[in-house]
Amino acid sequence: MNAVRTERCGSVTTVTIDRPAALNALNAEVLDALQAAVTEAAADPVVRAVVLTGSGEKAFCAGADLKELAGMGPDRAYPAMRSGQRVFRALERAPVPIIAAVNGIALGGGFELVLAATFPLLSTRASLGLPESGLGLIPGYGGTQRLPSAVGSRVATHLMLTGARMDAERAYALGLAPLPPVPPEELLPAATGIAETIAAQGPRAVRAILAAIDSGRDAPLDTGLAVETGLAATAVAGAESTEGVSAFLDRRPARFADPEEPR
Ligand code: CO8
Repeated sequence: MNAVRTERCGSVTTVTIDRPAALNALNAEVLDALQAAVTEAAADPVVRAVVLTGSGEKAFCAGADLKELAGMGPDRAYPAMRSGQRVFRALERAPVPIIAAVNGIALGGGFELVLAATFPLLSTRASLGLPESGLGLIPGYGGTQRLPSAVGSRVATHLMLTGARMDAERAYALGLAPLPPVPPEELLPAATGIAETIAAQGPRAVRAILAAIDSGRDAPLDTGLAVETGLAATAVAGAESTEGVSAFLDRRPARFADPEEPR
C-alpha cells in the first residue's frame, strides 16, 4: 500500500498521507512520496491547486516517525534532517497552492507541515503543537523559523518551550488559518471548494503571486518590490490578463487557458 495517495478531480489534486495506524507519521517513504506527489501536481498543467490531508479521523500527521528516529546516530540524523527540510521547503515554494486540510492531530513535523503549506483549513477536531522539547528534540522541519513568522516570537517560543497543544479555535485566533474551523464532515468539501475557487483564477497570476510571496519572504522590501514589479509587468503584458480584463469589460466569466508549458 502506498504511504501517500493522490487523486485528481478536474483541476484539483488531493494528496492524502495514508498511514492511519501510525497517525500518518512522517517516515522516509512518506516524505519522498509527498515530494513526488507535489512535484507531479506542479508539473501537470491541468492541476491548479492541491489539497493535502491525512487519512483516518484522528490525525492529520503526528510528526516525524519516532520509531524511525529512535537510535539514529549523527551520521544518519543530519542527512535525514536536511532531506526532510528540503521536502518541506519544496512544498512551501511549490508553484501550485497547497491547502492543508487539517483533519485532526498535527504535532511536531505534522504542525510544521501545516506551516509549510500555502495555508491551512482546520477541522474543529484539529489539535496542533510542537512537543519536541519534551522528547529532548527540537522542531527540525522548519518550526523554529516558520512559527515565529506566523504568530510572533513570544507566542512561538512559549509553544515550543512548553510543548503546549492548541485547539483549532486558538490556532485560528492566532492567525494560523485564514478562516474559522469547520466541522469535520465539512472539511474536505470546504478545502476543495477553496481550491476550486483558486483554480478559477488566472493560473499564471496565481503562480506569480506565490512566487512574489516566496521571493519576498525574508528579503528586504525593495528586493521584494523589484520582484513584484517584474512579475506584475509580465502579467499586465500577458494573454491571461487580456482575457481577464476583456471578460470583466464584456461582463462575462473569464476563461483562462491551462498553461502550455510544464512549470
Ligand atoms: N511516530 C511513529 N509512530 C507514531 C507516532 C509518531 N510520531 N505518533 C503515533 N504513533 C503510533 C503509535 O506508536 C501507535 O502505534 P502502535 O499502535 O503500533 O503502538 C499509533 O500511532 C497510535 O498512537 P497512540 O496509541 O499513541 O494514540 P493515542 O491516541 O494514545 O495518542 C498522540 C495520540 C497524542 C498523537 C500520541 O500518539 C503521540 O503523542 N504521538 C507522538 C507525537 C509527537 O511527539 N510528535 C512529534 C514527533 S518529533 C518531530 O516531529 C520532530 C520533527 C523534526 C525532527 C526530524 C529528525 C529526522
